[in-house]
Amino acid sequence: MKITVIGAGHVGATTAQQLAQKELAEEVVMVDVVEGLPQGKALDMYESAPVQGFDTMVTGSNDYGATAGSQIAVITAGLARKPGMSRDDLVEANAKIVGEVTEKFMAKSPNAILIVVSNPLDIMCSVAHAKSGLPSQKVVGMAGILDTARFRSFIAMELGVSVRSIQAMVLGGHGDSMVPLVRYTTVSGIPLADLLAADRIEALVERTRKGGTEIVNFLKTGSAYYAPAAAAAEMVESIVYNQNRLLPCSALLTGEFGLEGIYMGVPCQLGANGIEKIVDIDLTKDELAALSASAEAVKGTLSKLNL
Ligand code: TXD
Repeated sequence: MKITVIGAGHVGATTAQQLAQKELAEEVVMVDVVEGLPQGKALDMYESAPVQGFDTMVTGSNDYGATAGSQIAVITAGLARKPGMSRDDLVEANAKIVGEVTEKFMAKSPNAILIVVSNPLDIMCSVAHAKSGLPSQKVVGMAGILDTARFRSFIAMELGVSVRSIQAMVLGGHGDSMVPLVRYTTVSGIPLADLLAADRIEALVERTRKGGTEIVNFLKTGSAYYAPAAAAAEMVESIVYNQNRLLPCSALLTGEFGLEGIYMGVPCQLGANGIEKIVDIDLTKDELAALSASAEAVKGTLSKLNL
């Protein structure tokens, strides 16, 4: 197993570190346009191997020759938000970058599975899908696991319960209109609504929707990367071990939830072939309305590009 991480910035390097520490591949290759950056970070990371005790080789390059024969690529190349920016403000610059890196990577690893991370996420999935020529099953986006992890963290903090006892699912586009499904949120099987007042739940939902901005406002020079990297690594793990974990991921919709032609966050089983199945669960009228509003937002941004 060889995994490429494209973009050796905050999310890319942290993802590579997680993949190596979990020994999910024999080799993890980081590529970036900045000379020396992927090489330096890769060497530093590999030098942690004797202490951490992992056998994954970590290398860095500015050339896609080094990525040849990869089974998976995690695409993190592109600009990140700064305070005051929305994810959609990145669309033109990042479409160019994601399009370019997808083509270069695919030329060397034509059968790989692509996990897209760059923002605006759902739109960048469409770009990678169009440029790669891959079936949509092999192009999947990371956002829902992160948004769900944020929701779970906030619930755990509010209730003083372990994060491990919280199950939740956040669907929709990776933007302010994302759809945390409160009805499917439980604390060890107990519905959240039985444990927390409605106004508190609404406050946590709102904090989740703005979770990315909360971090950007703290950091000022960039956006979140520890939780995003952990989420990307979970997707890689499910694919590498063919675990078929049911995870919220951005997938190309072909009629599921009444939506078509856009990438958006839905429950997906991830296995050796990428998206093994999209699970089209029943939603209430209100949940469906929230999901279509989110889909409209994604379509609006997508229409700015000529794909
Ligand atoms: O939930 C999610 N999907 C996200 C998405 C969560 C967190 C971050 N999210 C997005 O990931 C974020 O909005 C950005 O679009 C990407 C990467 O975020 P990161 O924080 O890692 O940005 P950095 O640190 O600026 O790193 C980006 C790297 C940097 O090293 C650039 O030199 C490199 O991308 N880059 C390129 N690499 C290869 N090829 C090209 N063309 C290129 N252009 C820039």
